[in-house]
Amino acid sequence: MKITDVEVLVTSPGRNFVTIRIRTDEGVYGLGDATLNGRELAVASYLRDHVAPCLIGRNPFQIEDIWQYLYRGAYWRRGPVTMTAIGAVDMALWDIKGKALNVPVYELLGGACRNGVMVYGHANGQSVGEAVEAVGRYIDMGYKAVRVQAGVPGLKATYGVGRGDLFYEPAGEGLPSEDVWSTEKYLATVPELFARVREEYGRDVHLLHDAHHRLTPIEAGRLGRELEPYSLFWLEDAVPAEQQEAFRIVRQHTTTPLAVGEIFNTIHDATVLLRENLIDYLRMTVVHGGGITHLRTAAAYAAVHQVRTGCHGATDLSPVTMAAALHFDLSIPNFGIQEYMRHTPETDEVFPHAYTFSDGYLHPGDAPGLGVDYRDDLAERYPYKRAYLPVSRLEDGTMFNW
Ligand code: EZ4
Ligand code: CO
Repeated sequence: MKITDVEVLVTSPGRNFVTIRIRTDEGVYGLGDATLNGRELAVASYLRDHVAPCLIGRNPFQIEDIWQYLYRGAYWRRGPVTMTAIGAVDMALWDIKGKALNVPVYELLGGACRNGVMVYGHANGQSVGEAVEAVGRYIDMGYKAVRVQAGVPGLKATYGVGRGDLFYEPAGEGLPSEDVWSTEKYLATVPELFARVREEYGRDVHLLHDAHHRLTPIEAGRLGRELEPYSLFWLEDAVPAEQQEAFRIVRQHTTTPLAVGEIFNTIHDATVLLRENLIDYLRMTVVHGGGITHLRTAAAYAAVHQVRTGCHGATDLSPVTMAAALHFDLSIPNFGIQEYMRHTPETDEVFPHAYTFSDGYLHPGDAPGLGVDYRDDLAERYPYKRAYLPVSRLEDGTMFNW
């Protein structure tokens, strides 16, 4: 089998997605997600202008060799653009192999280790009361785990707090909006939020919270300690993720489990965290972490240190990534949990998929390959729209962490 064509497809059914479609001389094709929120066209160009020409004529079954060719063969290694592009190619090759051999990808990865993939949903509210109510709606839908975020009194907008119930989308059309952030105001509200949620729903549901890389190590230590009575499943992205050593301080001050890694691109971003047992969950995911091939390396390294996975799964990761993550989650021994933010109906129509949700668990389905398709006829209706995540400034105007 030979690769004959590599297409880079851009569509915006509610938000922007970049998809790679690799075609072969035997008619089988594979799909990969190449979406990098707010930098979509950089990855599209990397693939179209620099990667696609090198793939034509190669054997798509040589997944590992092609991964090594794209990673080791580039002088400029790593980084989100490069690794997202490699991740997209890798996903498409696993999809091709599964379809050609007529098996779902999880079978190629060693087979299922569990019956389904436990997911967590996003309960948001502008106020604590609204957030508490939203948690109830997720429990009613069958979720076993819920991430809870509430608006901060005195701040106009709070990142991570959407307005819609199921389809929250953090990127906004046009140029980046500028929000105001106050760590003091934020820290004053979070413990009360979780006290109220536990009071209302008891201790059976897993609760998660995302600090979005906004805290200093000592602030994160304090928040983790104040949340200990509410037994969180995890506190996510407590401090900026490039500061691996900062987690030593957070760890000294709290037993609240810690998760980080949705913006990591390779295992090299996490080696200190894992070796020193500074985290409990590694959030790297297929699209931004170099594909299924590299994520297996990362998960194996994590398993050695008793760290479990918790793959990123927000709306800016397309259904192709969601499917790839589910095949991966089902097949590894140290799976922890999977994030699941639902896509809009428009997105689901452009990317028909075999994965299904039932009683708090997702299953990738048993269609050959990844089990996702791409409807060109529908995708063409939604041209690319410039969009960015917001940026943040402190109350005095100082630029802060995005
Ligand atoms: O901010 O996916 O855990 N989920 C998150 C997401 C991320 C966006 C960034 O592109 O933090 O909402
Ligand atoms: Co996050």
